[in-house]
Amino acid sequence: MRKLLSVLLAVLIVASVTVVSFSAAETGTATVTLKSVKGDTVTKTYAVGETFTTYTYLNASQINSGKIGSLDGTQYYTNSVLELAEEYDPVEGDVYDVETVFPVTKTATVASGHWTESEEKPGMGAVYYNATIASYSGFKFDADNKALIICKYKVKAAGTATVENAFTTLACSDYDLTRIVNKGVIVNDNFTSPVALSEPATPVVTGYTVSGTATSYKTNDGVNDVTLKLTGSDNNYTDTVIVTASYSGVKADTAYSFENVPAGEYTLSVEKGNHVTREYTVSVSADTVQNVKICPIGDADSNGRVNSADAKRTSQHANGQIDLKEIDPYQFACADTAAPKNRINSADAKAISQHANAQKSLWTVTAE
Ligand SMILES: [Ca+2]
Ligand SMILES: [Ca+2]
Repeated sequence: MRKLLSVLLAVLIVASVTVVSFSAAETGTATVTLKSVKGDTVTKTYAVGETFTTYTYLNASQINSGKIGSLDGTQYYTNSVLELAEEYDPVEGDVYDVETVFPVTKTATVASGHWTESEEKPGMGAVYYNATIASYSGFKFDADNKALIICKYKVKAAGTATVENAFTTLACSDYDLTRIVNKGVIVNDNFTSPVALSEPATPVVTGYTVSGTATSYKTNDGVNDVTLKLTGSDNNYTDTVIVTASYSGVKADTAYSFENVPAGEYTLSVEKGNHVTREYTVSVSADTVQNVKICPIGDADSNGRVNSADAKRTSQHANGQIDLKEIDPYQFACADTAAPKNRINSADAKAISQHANAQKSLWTVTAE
């Protein structure tokens, strides 16, 4: 009798193991669409059991230099298909790593976020996020680190799912607190919010790299910053990169780089103290190398030095012997050192000559 009982128990144990094994073998796929604040979408398919990460990026760099004063929003997800993969406390609702949700680049007071079931959208889960800062200094999203919200999901069943972002408010930190998004309505359209789904988490490419060497020259001590500004002609993109010139003799070849530049046409302006600002037209449809060169004020032959040869060349233009504008409009601009502007006469040649003879410097910037 005891032997029969133990056989029965063994059968029961085997049966229960079989049930667990059957459950684990569930298969299928989920088609997941992530929607940005502005309605852009990206769709990917995942197997049941897989995890993936959603990135919602914020590029507010065109508004108040990227400084944000407050934001408040929700990420909804189809909870019959998806569940949050990270551990969280549904009662306390605290996000464990708030820096992951708000990777702000400036010290900021970040308010609580919490994960819960959505009351606003039955059948959807929700991740709430909000942050405010009492002072007007705000916190800043820069071009390299502008992910607003990062969430990891797990596919728990086959089907179709959406993950969508809804901002309630997004406000600049200037004194007017001009709102970009107000009560769910995008008031100022001048920012972007690209979206991406990935697994495993990989850097998200929302554009291309524009990079190269910026050549400039030594003028006065402490004048080392080269400012490069890239501005879209057919989009709202704008970004500024400042690099510090490192000299080899009087010349500095300094690497620069813009990341995540959308395809399009751009103006790249290059500035440095005591140099003549120069603009380049850059067309971006892939990673692009654009080397640039700027010269000091008075350098009429683009060799980085201002001496008697530049005065002579400028004088030759003034006398009608050569046409600098035809040779190189930038050399014309470098030679055009004295009033009136956009015209070269003996006054320009004289100013360069005085600089070359150390009588009166054309380079008035002494430090930045
Ligand atoms: Ca020269
Ligand atoms: Ca002039």
